[in-house]
This record gives sequence, C-alpha cells and structure tokens, in this order.
Amino acid sequence: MANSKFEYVKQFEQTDNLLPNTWVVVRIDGRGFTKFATKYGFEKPNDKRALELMNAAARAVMAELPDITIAYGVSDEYSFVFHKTCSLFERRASKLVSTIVSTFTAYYVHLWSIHFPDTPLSPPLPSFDGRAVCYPTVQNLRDYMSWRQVDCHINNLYNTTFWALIQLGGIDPTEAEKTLKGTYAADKNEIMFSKFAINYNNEPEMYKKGSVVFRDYELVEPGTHNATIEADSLAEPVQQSKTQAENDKKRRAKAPIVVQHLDIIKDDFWDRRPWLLSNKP
Ligand code: DGT
Ligand code: MG
Ligand code: MG
Ligand code: MG
Ligand code: MG
Repeated sequence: MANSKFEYVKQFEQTDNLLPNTWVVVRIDGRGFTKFATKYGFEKPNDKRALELMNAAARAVMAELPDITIAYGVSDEYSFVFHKTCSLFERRASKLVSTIVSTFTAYYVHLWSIHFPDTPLSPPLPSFDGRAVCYPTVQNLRDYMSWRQVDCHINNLYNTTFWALIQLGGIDPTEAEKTLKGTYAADKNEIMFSKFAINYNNEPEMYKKGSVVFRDYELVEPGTHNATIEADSLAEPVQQSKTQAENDKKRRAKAPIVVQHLDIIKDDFWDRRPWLLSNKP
C-alpha cells in the first residue's frame, strides 16, 4: 500500500512475541459460566452434554491448528499447549490467544445444537477469555498440566460430595458447606460411601480426571524409549532435514485427534507417548 500521512500510527503497535524455545500454554475460560450453567439447566455438579461440547470444540480447535501438541479441559476451561519450537504468528501472544478464543467460541456455538438439541442458544451468548503463559522446561509444563488436573480432582471430589448431601441427603447448601468444612479427601469418600453408597472410584473418568486431547500415534511400551528422549533433550536445537520435517508434519496432520480421560500427573501417560514432549515439533 502507498505511504500516507496516516501511516505513522502503525508505530503505536506494541510487540508481544512470546519468548522463543518455551512451551506456550493458552488457557481459555468461560465468561460467567456460573450464570450460563443455571440459564441452560446444566446438571450439577457435572453436565455430560456441556463437558462433551467443550471437548468437541477443543478437538475442532486442534484440527484447525496443527501446532497444538496437547490440550486439557475441565469445567469451563481448556488449556492448549503449543510446542516450544512453534513459530505460528511469529509467536505473537495476542494473535495466538485471540485465534484460539474465537475458534473455540465459534465451534462451541456451532456444535451447541448437537449436544443440546432441545435447548436453543439465545443471547447473552457464551464467550471465553484467554491468556498465554510460557513455560521454559518440560518439567514446568508438566507441573502446569498436573496443577490443572489436581484442581479438577479436588473440585470434583468436593462438588460430588456437596451435591450428594443436597440432592440425596436433602440438606440445604449452607448445611452442606458446614458439613464439609475442614474435611479431608478420606472424609469426603467416607461421607459419600456411608451415607449414599457412592463409591467415588466408580464416578465417570471424565468427571474425575478431566479431558485430554491429543494426536494419537502408536503407543510405546513403557520403559523402552527413555534413552531416546534423554538424548533428544541434549541435542538442541534439533536440525531436521526439510523432507523429514515435511513428513512429520504430514504424519501429524493425518493422526486422529482423540479425547481421553487419563492421569496426566504420573509419568506413564507421557512415557508411552514420547512424541508429545519430544524436541521434534
Ligand atoms: P468467570 O470465569 O470469572 O467469568 O466466572 P465463572 O462463573 O465462569 O466461574 P469459573 O470459571 O471460576 O467457574 C466455572 C463455573 O462454571 C462454575 O460456577 C461451575 C460452572 N460449570 C462448569 N461446568 C459445569 C457443569 O458441568 N455443570 C454445572 N452445573 N456447572 C458447571
Ligand atoms: Mg475465571
Ligand atoms: Mg469461567
Ligand atoms: Mg473456570
Ligand atoms: Mg488480516
């Protein structure tokens, strides 16, 4: 475009490129979903339809953005992880966050009627906020993922007990809150089991563990790959041949995107899927 006297305004734009060679996590969260859940009569504490809609939207986001390595969702939030070598949008935070937020929201609305066939959406429509955080090491990234899954566990254990006391025990929320004040995990398990014959272990995995979305390649037998990963992390940055990089990209694009409800805190999940955190994009 030709220069105009107005063009100087461009200089007011600030750069927001994220630190290179770090794992980028974009976490989105539903805006005012406490109210939204009430409006659409979400079941308490977990609404299967609502959670599956979140998962479907996250899957669609991953399909559109092959740079995303893995995603983890619980409640009204989803965390999307970009590989540390990712150079999408020159790693500009605002572009990464706004693209994820708008793609996710668009799919959430688009897929709504599949999950809530009898309840049409009406304004105020669902919206999501988003933020990007850089994690310099695989350990930091795994600790981030563990943090979200522990949060899922703690909240779900509390909420499941809380709503059992109300829905099955017939007490009001204030009383239920009092009953649970100062209790440990074992106490909550005991309350559910002795009062309502609920074995928390038998609750649906999606509620207990949240949802992990990733590209599924062949699983690796535990204990056979560690040497490769270690050698890999020493060689930095990895220089791949162009054809090798292209082939990997094609393979990644073809891999099915799966949604599973697994423990991502222990090593096993990552050990068996070394491609997730490998140095190779
Ligand atoms: P925010 O994020 O600051 O705009 O406010 P909220 O209201 O979205 O609060 P947040 O994100 O801390 O908590 C998520 C809310 O969404 C929480 O009140 C429970 C609700 N929610 C999420 N999933 C479900 C569900 O499956 N069933 C029900 N009943 N509520 C849910
Ligand atoms: Mg919030
Ligand atoms: Mg929220
Ligand atoms: Mg939330
Ligand atoms: Mg444009």
